[in-house]
Amino acid sequence: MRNKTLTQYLIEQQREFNSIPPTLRFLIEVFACSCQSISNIVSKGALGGVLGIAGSKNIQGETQKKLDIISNEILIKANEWGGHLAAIASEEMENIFHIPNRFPKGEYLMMFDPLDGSSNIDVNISIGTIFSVLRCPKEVTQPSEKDFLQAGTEQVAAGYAVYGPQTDFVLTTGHGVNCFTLDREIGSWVLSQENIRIPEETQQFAINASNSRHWYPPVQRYIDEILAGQDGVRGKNFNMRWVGSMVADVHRIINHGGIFIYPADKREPNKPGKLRLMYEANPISFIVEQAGGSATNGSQRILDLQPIELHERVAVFIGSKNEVERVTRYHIDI
Ligand code: AHM
Ligand code: MG
Repeated sequence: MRNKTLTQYLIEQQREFNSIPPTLRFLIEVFACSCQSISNIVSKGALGGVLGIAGSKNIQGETQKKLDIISNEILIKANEWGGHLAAIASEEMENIFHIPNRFPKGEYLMMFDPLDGSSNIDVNISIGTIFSVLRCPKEVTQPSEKDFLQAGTEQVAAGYAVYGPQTDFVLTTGHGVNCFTLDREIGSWVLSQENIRIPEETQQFAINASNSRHWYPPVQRYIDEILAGQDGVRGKNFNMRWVGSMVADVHRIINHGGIFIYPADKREPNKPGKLRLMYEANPISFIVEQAGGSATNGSQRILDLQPIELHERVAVFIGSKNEVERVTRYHIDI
């Protein structure tokens, strides 16, 4: 017998635990469907004429790739009409997107990073899409940026698609983490991993080591101890992986354990790291915690942070509990 599809899974969750209201189920299905469209385009690569830069920059000043923009448009078009959203925010758009008046408005706010790991697009390395869902405050009819500035603990759903050798869709609605694999023959997401748990102990780490000369002492100490291997204070050898796409690195970690780090560093003291709180750190932290892992910015739980602005950045230490707790302690001890 075939494993259950995403639709079956969502309906069963609703029946059994009353945990996914119909509007949220619809939202998740529509979003997952738009990831299928992105997956199709990504897989065409040069043949689809979608590689290369678009010639524009986003709000962060980063050069946009054609696929950043195409993916953003796919997600907007697929998610604006259903009547379940009040507004959308995207890593690739400076301002929030208001649902056009010709469509009904709904109770949720959606945020996404349309194409995570942009630097890997043209070289056929895994990339992904990340999303996060919040409730629109009840009294609000025309949401503004401040309505999005809710702590990560308020997320009602989060997930990502990873476009790799397989296309996977990883989802949490606050009741564990499940993975669905795209079955292209039947055009459906099929449950491939249930109740994913991140091992607490790990011997794998992920960090862009080319920045090591810029690191602050707690990160330097933590990585030095890891690199010392079994002869050092850790008494064991570690292995390193760095894909350069957070979704791919996190996907490995939720399966095999590990710690993913993108710290703040001395290059730009006013910028706390590279990754974005609303589009990357919050949804990934929600997933990682739901899978039994931890996520901090070095001193605080990421999900507890009160966002100050839509596009703000944050340092991230995410993954296997014992390692995240250790490196967080190093920040506090100093
Ligand atoms: P993006 O959303 O513009 O692709 O940027 C985020 C990506 C992450 O996926 C990845 O972990 C990181 O940037 C890689 O950064 P670096 O190029 O410094 O290694
Ligand atoms: Mg990203």
